[in-house]
Amino acid sequence: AIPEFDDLPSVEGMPQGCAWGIFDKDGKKDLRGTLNLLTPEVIAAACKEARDGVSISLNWPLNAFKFPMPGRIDPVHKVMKLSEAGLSSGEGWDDEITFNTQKTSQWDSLVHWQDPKTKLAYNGIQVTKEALSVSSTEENQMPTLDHWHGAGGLVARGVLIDFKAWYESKATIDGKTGEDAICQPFDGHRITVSDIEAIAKHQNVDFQPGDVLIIRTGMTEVLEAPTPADFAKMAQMKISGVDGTKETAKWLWNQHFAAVAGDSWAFEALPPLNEKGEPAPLEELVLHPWLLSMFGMSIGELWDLKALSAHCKKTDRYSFLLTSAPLHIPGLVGSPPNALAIF
Ligand code: UVW
Repeated sequence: AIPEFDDLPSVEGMPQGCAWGIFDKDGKKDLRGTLNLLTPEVIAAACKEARDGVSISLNWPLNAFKFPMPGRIDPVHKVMKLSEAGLSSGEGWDDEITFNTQKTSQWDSLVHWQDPKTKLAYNGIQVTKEALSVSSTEENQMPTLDHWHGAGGLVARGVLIDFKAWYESKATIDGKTGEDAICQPFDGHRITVSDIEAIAKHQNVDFQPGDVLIIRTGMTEVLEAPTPADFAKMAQMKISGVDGTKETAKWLWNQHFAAVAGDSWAFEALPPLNEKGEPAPLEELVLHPWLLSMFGMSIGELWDLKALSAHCKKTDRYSFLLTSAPLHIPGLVGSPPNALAIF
């Protein structure tokens, strides 16, 4: 059994709750983190969720983010006739894609964000550009997404926590109307553990070890067609998401989630708050270092959860089989998840 947060063996120089070494095997440093919780038994149980024959894609189009994000280029999709590519004089097409993996639905691998104090990634690994620039997964010693393929990708039970739907139904009951009754994902809602537990109860769903927790704020829905008022809110960088505290991190570990994901920009609420509860710069994100570097728990962001939410509401069922296979590129830091929810 995996130790609880407070019982994790201490790691020299790191705070209590650092899970480095927990999944190491045969003297080898683990590179897949909490995906190790996806044992054949857990996967077989997850597969039982697929009983209605309905599959829903959770992938936002690669070009859905329609405005600039500093440092992250827009995707370029170039199509060409086979003859133009010099391949053949026959009829047919090829295409080429250039994109930043953080600008659409994505997984953050365990190297995406390091522990700010030691500058080390998951399992105490020192990440370098050279070490990420490998030509095969076999030689890749970095905990990146290509290692998922050796274990058959991600197959797990997914649980949707529909914060937006819950917030709006509560607002209606409280007699709120108009803007006040809408969950605006750029209003900086900080989703607490008690909120998550209350929503799970409201949706009549439980959590099981190896689950992937998926949280909806409604963000991709707003990003698809932002109004001037949305842009004004966005400029303030008050992004709804999970409340980034050590207590939240502890709870996420103790649920034994295999991974977490959501439709929000950063999964955790922005701006991060410092220990005094004051807004802090981005470098002080709380859940990114706890989840990615301390626990080895991948984070999914900007997933498209609108159709999933509608289906869960219609069927009153919030758990499903989740499959995901990132791109298979040695040293891959982030990737579209190619995620499907299957009922
Ligand atoms: C942020 O941009 C805050 O997070 P990420 O780099 O994971 O997208």
